[in-house]
Amino acid sequence: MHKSVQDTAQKIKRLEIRGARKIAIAAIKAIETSANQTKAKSKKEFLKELLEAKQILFASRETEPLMRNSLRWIINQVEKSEERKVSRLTRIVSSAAQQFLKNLEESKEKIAEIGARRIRDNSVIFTHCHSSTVTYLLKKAKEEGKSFEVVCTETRPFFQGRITAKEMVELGIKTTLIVDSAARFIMNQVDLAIVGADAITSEGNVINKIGTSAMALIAKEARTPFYAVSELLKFDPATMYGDYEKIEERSSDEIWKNAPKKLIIRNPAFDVTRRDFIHGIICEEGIISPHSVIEVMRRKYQWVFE
Ligand code: RI2
Repeated sequence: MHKSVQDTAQKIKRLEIRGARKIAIAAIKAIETSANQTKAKSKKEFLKELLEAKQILFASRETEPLMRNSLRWIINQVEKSEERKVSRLTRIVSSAAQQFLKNLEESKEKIAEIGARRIRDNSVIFTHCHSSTVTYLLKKAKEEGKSFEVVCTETRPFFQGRITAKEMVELGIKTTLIVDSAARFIMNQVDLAIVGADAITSEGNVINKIGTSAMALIAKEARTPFYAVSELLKFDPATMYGDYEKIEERSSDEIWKNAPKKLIIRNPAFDVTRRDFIHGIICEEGIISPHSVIEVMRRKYQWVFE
């Protein structure tokens, strides 16, 4: 298998590349690079290589439907093409990859534009973990001249909340960092909670960094509106046919390296926030009710179901 695919899969596994968008973008680029350097002699061989690359990348992290949808769509452009010449098929992969990346960029812009309108002047925004989609939205609101504060959690065990905090401070936004367990304490003092998403299920539930569902519960009790910010392509079509979205469980070393031998440590990376706790999903089609996800997906991305 081509080095770009192996390297990227390793980096994703080790969290050197993280965040659903960045993971999808890296996987798209890796598959494009490997296609460009193929030694395949026939369409059959070329497709075999692409499918192997896809499997390696899929296995790098389990809860990544945006990556899966991206690679499926790109490979499908090759599968359905009448073209047989490998050099031409390579070009199909490149142009599909570029088109997909462009769409992702456009979605990000639209989400930020729509979401920034929800940020009121002089408000306090709560967020958990680091979502590049959320931080871009906040950047946009700041650029529009809105004045607001941000509260972010540390996000154990990997402290991705510090990345958010650093970015916010660099943008000149007044920012407060709390430990994850201070969420209940602080929730009454914020106006709005916004989190990212790793996956959306057919029922409109949102899967995001571990702790998100507890924060949504707390937000509901505190009557703080709770929004998820996500490209629609984080939707996992397999959930519609009965599959559960797999929740990645990571190494216990990330929590405690030299823990007592008999101690059981569990390290789930994500949890499921039920749709009833989510005011809306801020996506490229607008702010939608989690209940209408399937309907919007069918209208905008029918190919996901095929
Ligand atoms: P963007 C992250 O997971 C967080 O859960 C974050 O909310 C989500 O990806 C989406 O991030 P991890 O990869 O796609 O850090 O919005 O485990 O950047």
